[in-house]
Amino acid sequence: MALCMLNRLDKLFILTIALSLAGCNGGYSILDPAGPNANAVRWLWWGMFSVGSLVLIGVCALWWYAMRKPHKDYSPYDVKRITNRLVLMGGIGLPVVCISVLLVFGIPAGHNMLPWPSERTITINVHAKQWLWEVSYPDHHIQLTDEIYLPASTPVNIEITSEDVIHSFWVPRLGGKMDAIPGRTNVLRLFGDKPGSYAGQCAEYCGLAHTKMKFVVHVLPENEFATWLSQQQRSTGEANQ
Ligand SMILES: [Cu+2]
Repeated sequence: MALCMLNRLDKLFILTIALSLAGCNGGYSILDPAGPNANAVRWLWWGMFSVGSLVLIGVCALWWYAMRKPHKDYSPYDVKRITNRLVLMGGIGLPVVCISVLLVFGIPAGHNMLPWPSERTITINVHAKQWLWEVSYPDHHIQLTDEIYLPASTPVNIEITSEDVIHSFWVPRLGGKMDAIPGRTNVLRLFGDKPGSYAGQCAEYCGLAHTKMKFVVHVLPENEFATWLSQQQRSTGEANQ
């Protein structure tokens, strides 16, 4: 009944808000982080969204003001003065402010995702190829495909390589993206503090089956991860006998 009383514009507005909020959750949402690195990305996103919205509102307000302003004949001197002011403020001042704010928040967020020395760090090798992810634990002789197991609350260095073309390793709820480049090893720091399973996806178009190049990251409580490691090592040992 209440919905019937709304006009078309109101319904469209409610639908837009509902769809926007629906996009905030789910397996690939950077707005639903499960670790500190992804959390930094989330705040960076909100910061960029807020500044972008302010700029959009400012530009629309200027446009609205210009449309409604009564017509006035300006002297050539005034035209030049106003044009110069717009170029200086809108073309130089505004981009410098926006880029500076972005760097102030973006550099620390990116820095958190770089590997740093830590006694508790675990290293996992991830090798991308059309169209799957080969995962290996170099210290434990474990190999997997399209799934990764991590201990919770422990920094993990993912060493990323590629067999063929450029791919991109991305687990939106755990951290940022990192390219997988043939002939090169890139390292991404992942840190999950909530146990669970998180969706990952190749984020660089890499051929016909690119969209199917998915994987899952399982973050286990530390004791369960230790149990999983020993089980895997045992079954690898049995298979080699
Ligand atoms: Cu790919």
